[in-house]
Amino acid sequence: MTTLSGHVRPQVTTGPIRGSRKAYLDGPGGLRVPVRRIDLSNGEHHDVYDTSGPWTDDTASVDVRAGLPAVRTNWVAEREPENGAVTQLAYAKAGVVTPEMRYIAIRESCDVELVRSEVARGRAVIPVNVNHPESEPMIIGKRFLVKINANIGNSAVTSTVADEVDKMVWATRWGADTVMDLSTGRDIHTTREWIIRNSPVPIGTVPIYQALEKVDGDPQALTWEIYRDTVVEQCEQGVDYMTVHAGVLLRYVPLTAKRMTGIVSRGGSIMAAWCLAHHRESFLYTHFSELCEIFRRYDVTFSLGDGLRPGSIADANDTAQLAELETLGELTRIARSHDVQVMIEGPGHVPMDKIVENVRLEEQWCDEAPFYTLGPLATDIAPGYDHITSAIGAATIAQAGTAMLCYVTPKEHLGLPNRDDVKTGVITYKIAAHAADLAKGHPRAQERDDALSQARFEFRWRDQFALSLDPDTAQGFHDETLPAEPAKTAHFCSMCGPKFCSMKITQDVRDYAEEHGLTSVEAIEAGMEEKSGEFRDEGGRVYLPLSPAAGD
Ligand code: IRN
Ligand code: FE2
Repeated sequence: MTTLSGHVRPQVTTGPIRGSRKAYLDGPGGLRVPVRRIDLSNGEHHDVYDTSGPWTDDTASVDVRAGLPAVRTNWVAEREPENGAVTQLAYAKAGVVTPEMRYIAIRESCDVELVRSEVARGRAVIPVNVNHPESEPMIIGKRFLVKINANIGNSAVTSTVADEVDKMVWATRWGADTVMDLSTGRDIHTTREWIIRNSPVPIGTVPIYQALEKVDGDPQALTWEIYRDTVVEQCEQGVDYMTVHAGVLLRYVPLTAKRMTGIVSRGGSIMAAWCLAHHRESFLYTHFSELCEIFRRYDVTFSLGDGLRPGSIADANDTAQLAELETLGELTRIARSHDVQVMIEGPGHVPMDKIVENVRLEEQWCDEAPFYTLGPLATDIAPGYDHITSAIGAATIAQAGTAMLCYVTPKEHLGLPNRDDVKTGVITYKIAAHAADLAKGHPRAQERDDALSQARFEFRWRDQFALSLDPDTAQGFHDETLPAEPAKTAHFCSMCGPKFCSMKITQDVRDYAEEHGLTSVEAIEAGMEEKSGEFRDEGGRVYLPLSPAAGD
């Protein structure tokens, strides 16, 4: 590993998330699958999916300079290539169940045959480069939990290598299932090395960004050879999936001319510029089979880029976008014929009524390859709140079958996200993904909602905080008005106060019922009967005269 230069002091967040601790589920063949265990005050515990790796394990000594322990080294070393390929797709097609698949089945609490068969038919991918043994296997596919990706490293002008490692650790702490390193600038190779060595989740990149750096930012100067060498360099380092904008064809570029916002994809605009400058077909398209041959040696997964995605509501589902999508379908079939795993990137900015069509066309044209979308933003009018405009679209598109959601932070369209923005983006996207899991009827999704609601109803405040996506903020808000310790078991909060708490009143009704041997409905009726008796006894008047004490 390249050494982390002396002036950089790694400051990475470690330790468990408030109210929980790392635990491991044992599986066959010595598998240890991490979960975040939330111990509840009623003696029960609740395990949640854990993306954070050893960084939240209080017993593990994690050191940025050493990198994470390599959990997969033996699995990779012990197996023979299948048909010349080392990809999960090749193994799945041959009926081989890999340790990665068994690990995932435990993680997702599903049958391992579901994992294998979904990978075999290309409806799910397991992004795991053989050179990233530190990663904890995960799956992206519509039959599994909806995943989220966090982007870091956008044009790192000010940030250091350690800052970027910390952003990755920070994003996975809050639930990012994959992280894309979009770093540009001088230290790009070193930054990526440190991120990969310390990452428990798959790392994605967009190699055209680094290739462009190599030609000093001039798209015309790009060549297939420079691009290919960049890809090999990143494959060697252990990048698990790569965005390749191979569907931006020369003849599609004019289709964007009348658009409201033209081409908004960075990679898409680089390729469009190259095609126009040379008046030739994109080298990503013409050399696509060679790229597949490289990917299959490392098991790198394609994330076929949406270089022509709409950048505004006005451009949603237009000819340029859909023409590219059809080409991505053609490329999907080529990649699969090389036993290379594929997912398809999607928009962008799309109004809610046009969202489902995106999923249907993607499934139809790209043979159900996992869809991976950027939001989409359901409206353009809220810069500063685009994590929300896009989470609305993200929840909708995930419910319709999108497998992974690329987060959008509050800084979208405005500036570079900082640590707080990264967390806000991740939590916001966890909400969208989980809402979709519930709507799709994922067998275990509701367990957490039920546990939290039960805690809320029983005024187990600490359990409620611990079960929430962001325990720090939940507890912080509660502390703002009721900081004292007794308030953490009080049967009310400061929102309605002690007298008007609906949950307290419901519980009183239940207690009354139990005391009088009634059902809740009977208790309410009995209580009403009692009250109406009092009303009649008072003379049946709606307005009673003021008591002498109340007036003069
Ligand atoms: C995801 C879906 N559509 C686009 N994305 C992400 O956008 C992609 O995964 C990568 O992180 C980034 C690439 O942006 P450009 O180069 O297409 O703008
Ligand atoms: Fe945008």
